Amino acid sequence: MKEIRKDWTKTEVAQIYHTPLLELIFRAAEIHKKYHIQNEIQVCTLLSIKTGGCPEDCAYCPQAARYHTGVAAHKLMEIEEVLAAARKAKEAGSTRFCMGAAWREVRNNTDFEKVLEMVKEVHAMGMEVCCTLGMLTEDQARKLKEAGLSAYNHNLDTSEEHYTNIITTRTYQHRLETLKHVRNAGISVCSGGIIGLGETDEDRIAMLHTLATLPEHPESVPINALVPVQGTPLEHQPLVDTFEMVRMIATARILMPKSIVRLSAGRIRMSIEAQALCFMAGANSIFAGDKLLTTPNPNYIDDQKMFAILGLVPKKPFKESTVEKITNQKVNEM
Ligand code: SAM
Ligand code: DTB
Ligand code: SF4
Repeated sequence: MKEIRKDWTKTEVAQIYHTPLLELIFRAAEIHKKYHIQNEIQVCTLLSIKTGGCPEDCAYCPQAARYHTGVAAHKLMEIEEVLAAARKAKEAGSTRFCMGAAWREVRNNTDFEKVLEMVKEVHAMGMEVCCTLGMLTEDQARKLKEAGLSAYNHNLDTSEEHYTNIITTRTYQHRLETLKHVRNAGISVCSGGIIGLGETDEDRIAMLHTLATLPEHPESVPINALVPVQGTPLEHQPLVDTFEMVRMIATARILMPKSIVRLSAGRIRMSIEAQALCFMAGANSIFAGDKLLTTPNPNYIDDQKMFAILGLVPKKPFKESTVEKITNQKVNEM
């Protein structure tokens, strides 16, 4: 059966999602092994280059100005400060540096010029560079590409149906538009979502269906567990169960075999055993460093320990994709 498909039906996605858990993990692990180098994990570092004060109303977000979360707003960081953080991340073994800004959208101003400079300089250090800056026009996407941007993160977050319960200041269509601009500029697409937002299984299935039926699968798919933050409307949401993360990761892996699936927010509350199950189910990327954007993440020492116990190795930057490598190998062997 053809495995790289962009014509999944919602019923097929639901069938995969509802497979008994161990069978689901087994199927996902088989696909993972076929398309990726086992034990290899992409290690990314996040930096919030512009924090808080965001005009949007995303119900999960500690950086929305309208909620009182205790996150201190900070204007765009200076270029040198950002480069120092990137150098530190590289020394700690990260190969992708992701810069996040609490903006609704990018504006054509001096701040954007500074971000372009940051992208150029981090790229020159030999790291893959990723940004998440909110909505982009096609022209802005092209400028980021010219500066050396490898990937742009822009999450769908949840299903189109549940979206209006979570965010009212923009639409699902806005999100899809930006993804199109990123794709058209030749930048890798990083798009996924969050679970634990009060969504149903149908919402999770619908979100995965949307991602897996885009004109091209996103090159990376972050799966976040909600980090409930005091002061946000979702502060009292029950914590996401590990097995639900595993189910999301395994379904994403089966639907989008070549994509990198990132075990993103939520690792801080997971044991090594729980994370091992996520890697088994097809996750092959993490955010490293003791802070995500504003909330805590496992520290360097704990992650080093986990890599040693599980025999994981960090993926090199700019390496040709595993899929191409495997295909080339097979062609050469013929
Ligand atoms: N402002 C830009 C935007 O919304 O696209 C970029 C930064 S925004 C903080 C990036 C992503 O972080 C969101 O799309 C969401 O998926 C994730 N995120 C934010 N707060 C979170 C939370 N409390 N728990 C889990 N993920 C969160
Ligand atoms: C993604 O999917 N998760 C990251 C990154 N992309 C930008 C963000 C997680 C943010 C968690 C809340 C915080 O630390 O503020
Ligand atoms: Fe702003 Fe992004 Fe947070 Fe929404 S998720 S409030 S757009 S920073």
